[in-house]
Amino acid sequence: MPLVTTKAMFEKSMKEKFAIGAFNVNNMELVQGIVEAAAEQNSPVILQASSSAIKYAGIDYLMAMVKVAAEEHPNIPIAIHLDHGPDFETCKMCVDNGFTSVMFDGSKYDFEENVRLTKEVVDYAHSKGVVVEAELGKLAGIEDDVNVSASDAMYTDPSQAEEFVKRTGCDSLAIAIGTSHGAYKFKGEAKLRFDILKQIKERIPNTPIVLHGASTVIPELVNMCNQYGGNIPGAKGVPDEMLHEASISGVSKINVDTDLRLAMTGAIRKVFAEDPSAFDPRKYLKPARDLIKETVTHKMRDVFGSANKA
Ligand code: TD3
Ligand code: ZN
Repeated sequence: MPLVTTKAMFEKSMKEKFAIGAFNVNNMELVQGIVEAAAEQNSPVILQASSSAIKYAGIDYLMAMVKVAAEEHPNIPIAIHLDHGPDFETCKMCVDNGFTSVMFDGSKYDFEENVRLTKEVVDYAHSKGVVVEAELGKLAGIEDDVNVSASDAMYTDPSQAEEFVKRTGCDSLAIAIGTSHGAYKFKGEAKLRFDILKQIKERIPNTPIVLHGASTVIPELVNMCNQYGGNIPGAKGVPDEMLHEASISGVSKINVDTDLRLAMTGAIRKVFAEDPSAFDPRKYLKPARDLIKETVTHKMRDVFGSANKA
């Protein structure tokens, strides 16, 4: 199957109440580990790259790898998506280079500016058959939870979400309900505002919802990093049960980067700790690729419910 947009997979996800994993890639082992898991699970999958990942790998290398992945796995839908596009030019570059989906992240602008800039990207992308994810609301940082009214102001406002989607024509919407990027999402108990998600779904039932900052920060992977010489104390993510609830409550796309970084790092650290004489890259990159595959398999099969939904 050639690379596809997210349109059909999102429609199925909303109808059948499951979420599709969107996994960040910047090298061959990540691409291979993720698509092998998706193919085995017969799951749709979104590969995504940020602008810094594109700079790291080079857009031609990245697209070439992703195209080979799609050719090798013709039975599952694979989309290639720009994560957190910062401006029109970056979004345009990705559209022009064969990305099937782009995110324009205007969440740092005020509402009107976010609408205006998002609409520009939507108009261009749609003219080329590419879909657009937009963002409204600000992802929380752990320090933002101190003051309830201040953190309340950062969550996505459901009535604004309705107006935003109407005015921009965006295809999917990333919302803020308490998640945040990275390995330190919560100080105490993990808490997501499912009440806000519900209100948003009531206002825009046909718009696929996206959850950023949604890694579990899998304790076994954190322990693996720490056991073999790492130093990542007190890391905490979104528990699998909450991600499962999100998946059956109208969230169509769940972004995962931190868990992949932990898997890759943990596996490599383990090889080096157990065999200081290792210096063949295949000796540490194969276990890393295997653990990426295992991690993605777990999410598709046990958490997001996307297995057998290709
Ligand atoms: O957009 N992304 C990936 C890039 C963020 C840097 O980690 C996400 O929403 C993934 O968030 P998470 O929870 O994996 O950090
Ligand atoms: Zn994100």
